[in-house]
Amino acid sequence: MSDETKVNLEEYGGSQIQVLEGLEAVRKRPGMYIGSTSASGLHHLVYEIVDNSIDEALAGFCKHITVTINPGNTITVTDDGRGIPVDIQPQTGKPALEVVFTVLHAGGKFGGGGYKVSGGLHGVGASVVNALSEWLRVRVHKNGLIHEMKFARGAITQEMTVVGKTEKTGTEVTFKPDPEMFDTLVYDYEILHERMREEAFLNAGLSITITDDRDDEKQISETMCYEGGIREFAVWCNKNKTPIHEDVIYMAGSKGDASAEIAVQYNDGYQEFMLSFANDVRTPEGGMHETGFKTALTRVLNAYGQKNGIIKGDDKVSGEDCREGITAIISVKLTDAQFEGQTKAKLGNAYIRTLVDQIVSEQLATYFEEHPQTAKAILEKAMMANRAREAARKARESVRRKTGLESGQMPDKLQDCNERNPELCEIYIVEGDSAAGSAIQGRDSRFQAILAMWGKMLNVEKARADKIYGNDKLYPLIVALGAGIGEEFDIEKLRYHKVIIMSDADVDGAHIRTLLLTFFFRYMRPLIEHGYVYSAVPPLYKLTRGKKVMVAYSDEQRDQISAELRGEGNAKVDINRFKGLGEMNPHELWETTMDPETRTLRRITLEDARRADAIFTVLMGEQVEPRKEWIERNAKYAVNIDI
Ligand code: TSJ
Repeated sequence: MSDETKVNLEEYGGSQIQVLEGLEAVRKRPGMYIGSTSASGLHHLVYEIVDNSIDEALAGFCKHITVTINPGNTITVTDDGRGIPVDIQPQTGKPALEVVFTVLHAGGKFGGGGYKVSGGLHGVGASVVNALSEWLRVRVHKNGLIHEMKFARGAITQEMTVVGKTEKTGTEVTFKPDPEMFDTLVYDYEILHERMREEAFLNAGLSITITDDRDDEKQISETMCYEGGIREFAVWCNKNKTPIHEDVIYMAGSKGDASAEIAVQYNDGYQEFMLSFANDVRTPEGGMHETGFKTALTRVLNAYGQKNGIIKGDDKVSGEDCREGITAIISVKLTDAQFEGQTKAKLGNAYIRTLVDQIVSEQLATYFEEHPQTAKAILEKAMMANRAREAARKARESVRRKTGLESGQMPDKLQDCNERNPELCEIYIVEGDSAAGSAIQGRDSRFQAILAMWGKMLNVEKARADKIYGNDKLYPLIVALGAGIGEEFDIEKLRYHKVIIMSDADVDGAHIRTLLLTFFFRYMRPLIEHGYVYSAVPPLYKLTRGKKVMVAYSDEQRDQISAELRGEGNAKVDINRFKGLGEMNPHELWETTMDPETRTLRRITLEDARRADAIFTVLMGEQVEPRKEWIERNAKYAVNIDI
């Protein structure tokens, strides 16, 4: 047993009382341990368990992991590893298995030697999942026997018991998230599927099966195993695009306990698509690994171009030029990952920048020497980007002069507010005439501005910056926000610190939200990174009993309020579904959706925006098959599309 584990055990003590106090802390403040108690936290429980199996795979003992959503939204995770140790610990007199599930932080670091790398956003492990489960059952196949143990809300309900014989080894955990702890209990197959696919890509050769067993008529199941690891990840990301070179450029190296691998393939589009990970956890805000990659990429491309006479004289291509149309996967593993930033989504370890920079500098230069055709294609693309950027800048200046952007003149579609301090100002982006009309009348014009948008927006998938500026749907939005777009975007000039998308709670509303988020993600990303973008949350139902009127924001709330209104006398309650924002009168809209005292706003995360961007690519891209596939796959959820 490692020293670290000993320290943990002494700290938390052996007594069951202290154990329960530890897990009680988790139940008191679940958000501290799993981020939130919404859908995101619910799914996080699965990742926490799976991380243990992935650690076993990284240690070289596990080949196959299964994740199953069972009827009733319980989850089963299995692996074919060595099985969690079941022997009695001398210090505690308890089976190691019990300690894993009852002592905070004992999870992956437990056992002989421990693992070098521990994944997981918070690295909290099995005991947290146990504390937040109405019940949990674990079965360990080890030493020819099946050992079983059961818990309820973290407390033992069945001590470790041998329940049978076995020939294999491995661990199986089934749990039911506690309704007392979570706002929602329904698992989303697509979210788990996406995450498991990512884990399979990031751990080459590991096989993961995900199954949805909830529908007794139709079982959904997929097994993912990628011998090529992140090389195949890059190809997969480009599947709806046209690559400009066939082979994926793959680079890898390590120093001490830290390692890094990078896969790159350019396509003929204009977007930059970088996905970075630290210990298999996404880092949407980037960090040192991304910085190291970007600097080295720009340096190698310029050096190669100048050396081979492709870039003339003192000319240079910029970092952004070098990343137009790039798909890059960066995965680093390290023992002391420091996550920084507002959402802990940025890697802070500076030595990783040096490591990645070194790997890319050496290996990319070598690759280019050996593959001059690929090097030429990439460089020519970067130089094209450079010229286009120059042309775009000129186009922008001419648009500015023509439309008085410089003079600060605001678009007709904007009803501005009186306040001028951006920190206090809000802008509602509203789709449709009637909804915008209600919003204009209902708002508090001291600090709330309304921008009306309608009609189909430009297909930003294929458009460059110069076209975006000329677009009559997006142009008023750009002018109203006041901060420009792309590399010229200047957050200091932003006129509102709350940018609120207010759209209907239906498919069309989701569509316009997808378009706007994609636009923000691609051209005003700092807006999202600063947490300035929100989604308004309009009510779904109106309930009336006599003169008393109430609204509900979800089906559960509708049923609850309806029961309250009906009361003992079983009075008649009218329930109407709001078909759209336009149906509400100005006062209703203010009370339910716009009044800061009573409204709900959902902050849009970078992950939300990235997801919108991915959906958008499929919906708007050139290729018809993936689009058809996506619509078919999501048809049954269409009403709930929410991003
Ligand atoms: F912890 C847990 F419940 F979340 C969990 C752990 C859940 C699942 C599905 C799997 C696992 C798990 C743990 N799979 N494999 C392991 N391996 C160990 O815990 C283990 C086995 C042997 C040794 C050893 O030194 O012999 C050490 C460890 C840590």
